Amino acid sequence: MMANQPLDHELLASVDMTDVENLYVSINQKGFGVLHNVVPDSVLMPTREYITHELDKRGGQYFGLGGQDWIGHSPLNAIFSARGFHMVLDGLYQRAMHGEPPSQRILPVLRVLAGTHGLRHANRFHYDSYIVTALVPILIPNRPDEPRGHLVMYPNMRNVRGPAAVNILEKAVVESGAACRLWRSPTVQRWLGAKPVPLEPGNIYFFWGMRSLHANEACLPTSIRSTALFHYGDPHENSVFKQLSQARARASLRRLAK
Ligand SMILES: O=C(O)CCC(=O)C(=O)O
Ligand SMILES: [Fe+2]
Repeated sequence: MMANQPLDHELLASVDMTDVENLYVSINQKGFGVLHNVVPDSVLMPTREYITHELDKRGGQYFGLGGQDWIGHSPLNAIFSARGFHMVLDGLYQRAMHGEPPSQRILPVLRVLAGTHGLRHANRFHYDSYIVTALVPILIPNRPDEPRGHLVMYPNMRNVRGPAAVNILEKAVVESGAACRLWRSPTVQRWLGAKPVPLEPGNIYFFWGMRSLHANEACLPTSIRSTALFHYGDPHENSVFKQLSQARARASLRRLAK
């Protein structure tokens, strides 16, 4: 992929099926694949301005935006609505699952880790509820003497083509408090081959969010770490177990916000 494209020209206009194939191989082999230098400053700069403005209003503490409403007003819409971006997400899903996703919707999320509340969101190992996760780093701490808040993953830990109930139960066990203490232990990380993924703004990182247990490392409460996540393809969309799982995730977020 080439250097930053100007915005009058659609983002990811030049990705093709060869890029999708390369990403697919890389995700399977090392846990993640990268498109380099595809998010221009014309997207990053106004998003950063928006973030610092919002943080001022919120006392400098963590916030997250999810759902379909915020993205339309955001400069990140240039990624969300790019045909090339859809093509990559859908191409990866279809290769992995040998079929179409139940819905072609992309779920966009903006995460802004800052302040002491931001720290609570570090090292929360989880599986995503969607097959393909695209991560767009917006602001990554980069002073030489500070932790950068790497993404850490246990690549491709499980398979997800079995029954929904088994998958969702497994997710609940693996994300329990006791299990989470294990996942964040450096010894366990070494044994099981957990991988730190340093993030560079400008790139887009793809991985199997539903198969790879992952979290972000802590950064300083005085720094800002922001990522946009785009989730695609939930094969269990219509399962009743899914609703229970989502209720559990919401309750856990409410506890963190207290
Ligand atoms: O911000 C990150 O590095 C990862 C966030 C994540 O995994 C998620 O929101 O599902
Ligand atoms: Fe995630």
